[in-house]
Amino acid sequence: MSEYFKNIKKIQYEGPDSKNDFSFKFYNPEQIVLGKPMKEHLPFAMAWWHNLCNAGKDIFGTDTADKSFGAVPGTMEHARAKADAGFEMMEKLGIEYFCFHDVDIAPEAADIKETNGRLDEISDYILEKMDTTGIKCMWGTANLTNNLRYMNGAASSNSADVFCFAAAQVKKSLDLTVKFGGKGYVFWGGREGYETLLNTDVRFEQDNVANMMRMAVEYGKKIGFKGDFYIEPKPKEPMKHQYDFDAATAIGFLRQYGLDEDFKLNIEANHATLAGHTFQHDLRIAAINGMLGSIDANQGDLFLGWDTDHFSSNVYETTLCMYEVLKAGGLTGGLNFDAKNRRPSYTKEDMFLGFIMAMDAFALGLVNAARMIEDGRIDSFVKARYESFENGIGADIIGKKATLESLSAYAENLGAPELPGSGRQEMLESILNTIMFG
Ligand code: XLS
Ligand code: CA
Ligand code: CA
Repeated sequence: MSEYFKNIKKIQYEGPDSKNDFSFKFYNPEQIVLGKPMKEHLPFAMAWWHNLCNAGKDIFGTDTADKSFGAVPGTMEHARAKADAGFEMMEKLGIEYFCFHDVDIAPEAADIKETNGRLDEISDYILEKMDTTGIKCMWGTANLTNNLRYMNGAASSNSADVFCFAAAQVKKSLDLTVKFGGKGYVFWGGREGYETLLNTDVRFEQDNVANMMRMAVEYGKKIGFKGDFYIEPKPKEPMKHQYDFDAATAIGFLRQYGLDEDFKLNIEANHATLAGHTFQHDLRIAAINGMLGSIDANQGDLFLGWDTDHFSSNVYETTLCMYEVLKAGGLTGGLNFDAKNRRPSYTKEDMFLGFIMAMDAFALGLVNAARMIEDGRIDSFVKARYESFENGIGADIIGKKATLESLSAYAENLGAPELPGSGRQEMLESILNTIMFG
């Protein structure tokens, strides 16, 4: 088996003063934060598709990176070479998990039976590598997007035959996830949405998407899947409108179809911002509904209206992300780097540098978030802000003892309420900056 990244040694923590680009400045896996090692707070995963498959193609130009790993693309030899390269990278970076789509790990054949045979073969190979390295699977999913048959969606397609092919891929991807002992299975939207309402029966399509999910839950039970199912919300791209628009929409959908006990959410930073929210917003909405399961850890570009999947560098964002994660009591999945190098960063070194930057950014975020919690000023401000509901008429409202008549009588007696108190946003932002940079 070849070593693909010969010039790169295992990446070590060297601290913020190190000038070695191939070292962690902040990610120190054994450092204790709020009583447990950093690496337990930050279960990082490598995304097979971006890291081992994406080579920089965009709509205006061809690949810039070489992801052949010494084999001919599209062959099983290439599939094995990708696995070798991926495990070498994960070991050198100290990343303990991976996430995958069916088509990432083996090339699709014209016939689904043949594709499944290839998947059996490569998954045996991957399983061996998992056994020798101790690297685990975070979650699996099916690619129900690229193949021509999915032009109108997969579970939301107008074609029953296409629905069957999607079902076959979901079944096989779940089989593989169970084979790898994965912690979760993701439905990530793909092309489940529409281009125009002039040709679309939205109710019909949403019923069918729920149908597919229900079948997946039933099949998962049969084959001993013990993990969580996740929906990964995304508002648009490739479709003009995607059904799982944002966390709130996905939660409403799951409740409407009685799937909320079996599903949580996989929140992606870049998708939240595409939906016009902050990353923190969608994390909070998932968390307060008990559905914060896993995270696709990346960032978008606020000047671009599409899904750019940058490696995270924005420490303000990672801090607020980890603040939500800590307050939610952690994740059932983890932090999957659904991220790719920028097209001009095409070398093997760049592949490592992207992860190093993002792992450091999340380590900083974790430490800052722990400080925010230990400092307590922000949490106590929020608590005090609602204290008028602790006694008297406020407590009656919370205790459901009040009626519109009783509240109306109270208001009439009061004359005018006191102003509700300053939101102190600038003070709080200043506290946050002091915690982060002080
Ligand atoms: C695409 C998604 C995709 C999924 C894969 O927008 O982010 O990368 O996460 O499951
Ligand atoms: Ca994603
Ligand atoms: Ca994305």
